[in-house]
Amino acid sequence: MIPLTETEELASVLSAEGIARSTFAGAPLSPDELSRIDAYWRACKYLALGMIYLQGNPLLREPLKPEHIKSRLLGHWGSSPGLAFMYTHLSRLIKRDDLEMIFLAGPGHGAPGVLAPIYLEGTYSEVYPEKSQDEKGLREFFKQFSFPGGIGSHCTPETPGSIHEGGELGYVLSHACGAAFDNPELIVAAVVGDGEAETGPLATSWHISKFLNPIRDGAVLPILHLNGYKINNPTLLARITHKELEDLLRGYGWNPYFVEGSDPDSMHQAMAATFEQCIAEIKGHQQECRKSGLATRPRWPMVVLRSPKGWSAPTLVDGHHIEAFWRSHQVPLADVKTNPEHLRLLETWLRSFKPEEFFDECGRVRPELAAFAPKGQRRMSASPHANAEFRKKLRLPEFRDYAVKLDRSGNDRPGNTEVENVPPMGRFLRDVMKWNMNSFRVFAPDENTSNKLDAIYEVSKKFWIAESFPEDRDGTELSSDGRVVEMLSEHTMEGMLEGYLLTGRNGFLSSYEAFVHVIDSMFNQHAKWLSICNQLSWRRKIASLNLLITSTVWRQDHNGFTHQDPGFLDVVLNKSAAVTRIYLPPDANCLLSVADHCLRSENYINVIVSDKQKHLQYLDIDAAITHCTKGIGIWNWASNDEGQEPDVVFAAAGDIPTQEALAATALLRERFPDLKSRFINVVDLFKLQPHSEHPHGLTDADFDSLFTTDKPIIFNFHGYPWLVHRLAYRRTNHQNMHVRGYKEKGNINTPMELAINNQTDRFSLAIDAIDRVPKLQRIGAHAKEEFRDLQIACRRHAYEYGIDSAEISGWKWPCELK
Ligand SMILES: Cc1ncc(C[n+]2csc(CCOP(=O)(O)OP(=O)(O)O)c2C)c(N)n1
Ligand SMILES: [Mg+2]
Repeated sequence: MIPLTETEELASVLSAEGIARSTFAGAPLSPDELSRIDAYWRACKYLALGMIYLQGNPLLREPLKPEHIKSRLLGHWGSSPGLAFMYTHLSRLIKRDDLEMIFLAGPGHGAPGVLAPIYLEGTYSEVYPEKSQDEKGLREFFKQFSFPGGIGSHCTPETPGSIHEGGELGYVLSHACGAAFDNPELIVAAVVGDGEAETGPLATSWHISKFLNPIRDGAVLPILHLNGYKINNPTLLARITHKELEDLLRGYGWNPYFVEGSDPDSMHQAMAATFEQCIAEIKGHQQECRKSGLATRPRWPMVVLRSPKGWSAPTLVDGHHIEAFWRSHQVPLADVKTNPEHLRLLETWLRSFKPEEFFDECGRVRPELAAFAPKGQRRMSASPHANAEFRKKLRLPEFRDYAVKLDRSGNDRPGNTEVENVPPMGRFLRDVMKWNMNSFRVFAPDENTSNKLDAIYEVSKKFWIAESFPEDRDGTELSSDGRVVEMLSEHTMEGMLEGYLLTGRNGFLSSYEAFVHVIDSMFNQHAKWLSICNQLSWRRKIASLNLLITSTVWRQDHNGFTHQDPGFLDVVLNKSAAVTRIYLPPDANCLLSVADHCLRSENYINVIVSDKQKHLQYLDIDAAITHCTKGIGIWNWASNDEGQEPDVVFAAAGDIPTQEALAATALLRERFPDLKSRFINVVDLFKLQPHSEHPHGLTDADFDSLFTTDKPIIFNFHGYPWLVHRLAYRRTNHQNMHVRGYKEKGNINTPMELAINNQTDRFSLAIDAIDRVPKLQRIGAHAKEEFRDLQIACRRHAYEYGIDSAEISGWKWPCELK
């Protein structure tokens, strides 16, 4: 091993080949240990290659024939040997030091390199007995990989020990950090692909170094897998100077240790020495802080493993570079079934690992090899953390105690009192935090205060371990033992929350509505993960991911167009009904009831939409609970059709749309006292979908009785209007359903002007009703004129004074109507 020197800035320094070069020198492995660790790694590589290619002859007892090869070759070799190399070395240390570790493969497409040691350490056969540790089981294990009816080609939920699929790249560090929170003994090894490191989410997540508390949290050990290539390109980090890379990582707060080369023996020694050093540093930092009781920010260690992509693949095939080149990313020899020469090459490659050394005649793992792996729950694939086995269920305070009190005797009748909707839930969350100080966290991209959840800081501040200024004491709410996590990266917040939940804890994330789109894709991936978990009996249930979407489209007066986008709900609707829930509580008490329900639920993603500003309150807490339990219902006090057929059905989903729809009802009933109108409020959006499509969906009989089979429905919706049609298109009365919602007509507006522009205002809704109710069509012309005049007056007022008139903004439900 040649330790690096300051002056080495030559091209050869960037080479992934040759004798190991490492920042930390050392050769801790005895010859015997070295040969055992290499055998284990070779066994892993054999298994990985077998998974990609073989459906028969798993022990190579006979010469390899085309029929032993899968007809469709899928999977990724490129990352696999490096992943197996790290897994093997970590296993050695776990055993040596009795460590609690889990392994997250950022490049989860290298799953063969992870599944291989999982099989060797026995967990795979324990979870899937038919994939036994014998010839038959091995054949099954090989065949099922990336095969119809089998398992996916990434570290999917079926992978024991995985909490990170690594299908969509970018989230490994934030997941790892979430897993390490409040798990003081846990070390999370997180492999970052060098291609993955180019993604936005990964790039920003190096900052997790400022969110780990050495006293109460575990550690993350990032390993940058600098194998030089992505799918078809070199990676940027592999082609900048050594110093530049080191400076970058140091700049993010890490202490990088390089291990570089391809020569197995020296690489084993370098890797073993480096991991030992990293663990010693991690434990040292933790012990120091735990002893002093002072949480300071250490420069955490990390590893840069520069090794060849496709390590140990044939160097050149048909004149093309394979090993240490992008061509090894997926299946390096793709035509082995039809090309006898390549089949021989594959056989030679497989035999080069010497499978007879690690499997006996029956295909059992030889005891000396099996003995290398950690035992029981110390195996990373059997870690209880990775299957939420230490699940900490929430203790919840009584949410009714946080209710907005409505005195029904005075002016507090429905729709007469204004309260900010979010703060009561903020106080509830504050006490949830108080009652669950080690297992509940609140995440936000710098928005808890803005989103009016700041009550939470009364019990726990924002964790801050970077530098501080004296003036930070003036309301910045920072503390080195805070449990609230804020960083202006929706990706990092979502990733941390996912990691926290997947390891058995509980949390809550709030985001501005328009920018929750930043994590559309992460939502998708988590929903997919949960969907698969639902089919795996051995996967423990986890707490639902609770997402509050606030600062909504309808109250972005000063932020304008960029902040108006309710389209996240459209994204949510694409995902499996088994794991998605959308709630639009109309007022503060409904929000409390929904929040309590969501915090108790398991294995869902609950999306709650609630604006944070002052809004009319409709339901006392008992009525709110009843309404939210049903998820949809007629508001009797706002309807006058009882005992008769309505002429029109008004429906609303969302706090502000509800208010405008109520105001429209009032306008019409005041002008047409004979009009029979019904008012429906929807909290649980999936009630609209047929029962056969979503477990929350109303039966057709219930839907028809609420919405009638032939009367006009004026539906005022929080989001883009077509979403309601998507949900309800099969309903009997869908043709009479007229939906208003956000139509991308925004700017710096007053609330009323914005509503008018999108036709969700009371006047537009009332006009819609006149146009659709036959008896109003004949007599409604004067009212329509009046409403149009009022719209013009509202617009004029907004342009002149910059606000809505008191008459509009102070509108209340006219009690005399009921
Ligand atoms: C966000 C995202 N973009 C694109 C892809 C497609 N993709 C799969 S593997 C890969 C290259 C990954 O390279 P790297 O992270 O270096 O992994 P490795 O070299 O270890 O295979 C890409 C671009 C993806 N999976 N996720
Ligand atoms: Mg790479």
